This record gives sequence, structure tokens and C-alpha cells, in this order.
Amino acid sequence: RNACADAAGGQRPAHGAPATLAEITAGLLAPSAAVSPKFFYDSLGSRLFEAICELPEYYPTRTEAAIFARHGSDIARAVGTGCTLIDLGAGNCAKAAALFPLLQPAQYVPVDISRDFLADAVRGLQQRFPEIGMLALGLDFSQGCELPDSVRHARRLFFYPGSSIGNFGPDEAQRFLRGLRDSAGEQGGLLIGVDLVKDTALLDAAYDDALGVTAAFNLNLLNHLNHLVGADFDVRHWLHRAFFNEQASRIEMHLEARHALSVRWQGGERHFGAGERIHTEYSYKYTRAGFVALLERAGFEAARIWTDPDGWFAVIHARA
Ligand code: AVI
Repeated sequence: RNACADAAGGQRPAHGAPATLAEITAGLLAPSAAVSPKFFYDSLGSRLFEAICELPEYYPTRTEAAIFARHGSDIARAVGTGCTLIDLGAGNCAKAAALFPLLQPAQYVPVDISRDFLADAVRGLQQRFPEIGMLALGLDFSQGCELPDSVRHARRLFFYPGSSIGNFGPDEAQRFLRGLRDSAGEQGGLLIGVDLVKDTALLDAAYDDALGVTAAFNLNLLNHLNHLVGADFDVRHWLHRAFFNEQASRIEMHLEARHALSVRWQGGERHFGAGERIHTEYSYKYTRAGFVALLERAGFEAARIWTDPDGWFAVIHARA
């Protein structure tokens, strides 16, 4: 069963699909255990991420919003009106909705792995903007996905804000962007938010905030795994670890066992030594030139870039 079939309206099972079980099992049994960051986003995880976006330390959301507020008209001129706006990882749809008056999309297609969360958001939005056709897709687009025929082909604009592209490794990011370019077609494009390299202390604080909201977000992944694969993780036995790896230009997030312990799940078991880690997320930080080069390798044409005065974040438009 692929993710697109899910979008056609299948019911989410109480436990994960076989492919999900296989993916999580492989990650937990790998010599260096790892779980994909897509599993952060159950309904509590989506809400915790919304809370992260309000934290004083987490600058990306408000910095990106300030760029859109300051340069919105210029961005709209570059992008044009009447597009098919495909919002990847739409969440509560607020970022795209703020652009509706400027971009006047003909169709709005929010896509998010957290289907229930998305459905609530789109119901309210459709009432506010009855003139825009809306089609909500609950699917995992991280591995690429053909969009259903009901998504207009004309002038597809992929909207990928929030620097979620940073959660892919560089090769994966290039493959992912290449897929978007191919799907966007003639006159299509990409409007993307990209977090830029900056002082390490600022980056560390953004991913290890004083209130511990990011710690809760990271630890909640273990609760989600308990639900998805019947695991018996106890979040009290794990620590949140987050730091900037300068050499690799990425934030790394891990969960670290406080003491030796064993975890069991459907068909699997693993022992973790004290201090052993499960890797949960990378968040790559780019230079402007580095990201433009990545776009070009993915087949996009020359890009326009808008940044904040400190140069912390970039909004980039590239033509397919
Ligand atoms: C969704 N993504 C862009 C966030 C980021 O900054 O990498 C996820 C996140 N992880 C911890 N805090 C926020």
C-alpha cells in the first residue's frame, strides 16, 4: 500500500502498516540506531512542533515570516498569480494562508503526513477562502509521490517553507528537489525556506530550548513508536541531546539512554547500553551559494533570494 493510496481515504490502522513496522525495526536494529524524523508528527508531536515555533530561541519561523511580511509583494511578482499551490508539510496551513491574498492561487493542495491535523485546518480555511479549490492530501511525500490527477498540472508551485529541506541529507535533498522539478513541469516552480549557517550558540539554543519543549518533541517520538509498533519505550529513561555539528553543517538530535535498558516491540527487541543513542533528526544549515548550487544540480533555474537583515534565513524562488 503506497502513500498515495492512503490519500485516497483509507483508514489509518491502530498500529502502523507493515512497511512502517519494517522501516522502524530496521532503524532500531541498525548498529547506530536511528528513527526517521517523520515519526515526530503524531497529533501531539504536531502540536509540540507548533509550540517550538513560538519559542524565543527557535528563530526560523518568525524570521521566515518577517521575510514574507517585508518582501511579500516582491515575491508575488516573481512567482505570479493563479498557480496551483502545493504546500508540502502544510501542518496548520497558516503559512500558505498568509500568502493567499498575494498569490491568489487557483487551487490549494496542502500535503501532510498527519492527516487528522490537516483535515481540521483545511475545513476552517475553505470557509475563509471559498473561491480557492482545496484538496487536502494526507500522505508521506518524503520518498516522492505522484500527485492524483485532481491536482491541476497548470503552473504548479511547490511551497516548502520552514527549512524542512534541512531534514534531508544532501543527496536525499537533491533527489527530492529533482522530483519536485519534474512534477512542477513547464512554468512551474518552487518557493522554499532555507535556514542558513550561523553562530553555533544560536543554533544549539534553537534546538535545546530552556523550557524543554524541543526535548518533549524529541521524546514524544518514543510514545509514537509505542503506538505504531507496540514498543515499550519509557520516555523517563531517555534524554534529549541536540547540538550543531560544524563540520557536517547540521544540527543533530538524538535520544540517549539514561542507563542500560532493553526495549521490545512487535517482532523485535534491542538492548541499549547507558549513554547509547538513537539518532532522530538532522537539520542541515546551508550557505546561500551552497543551496543555489543544490537547486541547480536538481535541475532548477537561477533563483531569487530574499533574506532577513541578519542573514539568518532565506526564502528562495526557483523556476522549474
Ligand atoms: C521541521 N523542521 C524544519 C524542524 C527543524 O528545525 O529542523 C524540526 C525541528 N526539530 C527540532 N526543532 C524543530
